[in-house]
Amino acid sequence: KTVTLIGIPLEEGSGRGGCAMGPAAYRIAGIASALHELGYAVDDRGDLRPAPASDLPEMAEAKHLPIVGAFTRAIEAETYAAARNGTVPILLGGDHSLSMGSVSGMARHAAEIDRPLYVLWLDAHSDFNAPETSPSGNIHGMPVAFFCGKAEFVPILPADRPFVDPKHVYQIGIRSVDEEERRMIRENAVNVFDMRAVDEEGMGSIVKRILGDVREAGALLHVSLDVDFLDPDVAPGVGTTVPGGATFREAHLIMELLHDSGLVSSLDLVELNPFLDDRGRSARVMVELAASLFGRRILDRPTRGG
Ligand code: DIR
Ligand code: MN
Ligand code: MN
Ligand code: MN
Repeated sequence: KTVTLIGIPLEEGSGRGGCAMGPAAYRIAGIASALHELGYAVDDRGDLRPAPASDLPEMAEAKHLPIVGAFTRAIEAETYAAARNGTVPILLGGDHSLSMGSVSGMARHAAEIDRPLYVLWLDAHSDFNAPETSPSGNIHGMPVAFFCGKAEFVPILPADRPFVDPKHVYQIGIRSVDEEERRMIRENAVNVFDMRAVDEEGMGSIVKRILGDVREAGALLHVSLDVDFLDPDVAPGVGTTVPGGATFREAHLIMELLHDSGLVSSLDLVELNPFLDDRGRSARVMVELAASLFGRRILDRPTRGG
């Protein structure tokens, strides 16, 4: 079993500085050795640093499009190649606009092997804005709409790229959605489990239900973990903290259930801002969660639950 680490020093999608230091922080926090100790061969591809794309315009509705678009293209290609080679790509972000590339790359791979791609989006935000609806113009608020084909501004990827069906996107932890974005997620039937759903139903039952759907569909599952999914008390190192987030125990349970399922094909770790972190605490929490997703556990269990 091999995992491919792909560093994405991208912060231009987030409207502030700091996320570009994310890959370095994950490496210092020991992401590679944690995975190695779990028995994985770790192929660290270093950091992608594409030059800005000269064919993409600067625009106020989608800030820093030439650089974000160049990253999208490079990430799409690198993620696709890693999956195609039979490895599990792990994107070390970098702001959440990187998922335009990672999910699109996985969508290309899934289409080629004739399997659907499902996405589990762990975030305080739905990230379903389009340039026309975004109040900020920050592209990190748009990746889900982008890979679902609902935010095609200037062509970034080839027109025949496969999209993800919004009905195959499951979001957990949502507690900040913009007005127009609310309409978009409803119209497109994205599966949203907001914090109220988590409180009422419990994290375990929600995640088991989602994994049941993924298994039944015979799908690949891409997991995208935004630091702000977690409560700010657990992980302060992110530019867009929203109170009332997931506890460490809830997040940890998700990771263990994901591991048990054997369904995860790819992972994004995004929005870590080391400049805002508290002595590396958030970076370490994210590495801890990734290790749990890849099989670190406290005690052996009787074998797979569902
Ligand atoms: C807000 C904030 N919905 C926007 N989005 C995100 O600017 O589109 N913050 N993703 O992390
Ligand atoms: Mn996000
Ligand atoms: Mn977020
Ligand atoms: Mn379906």
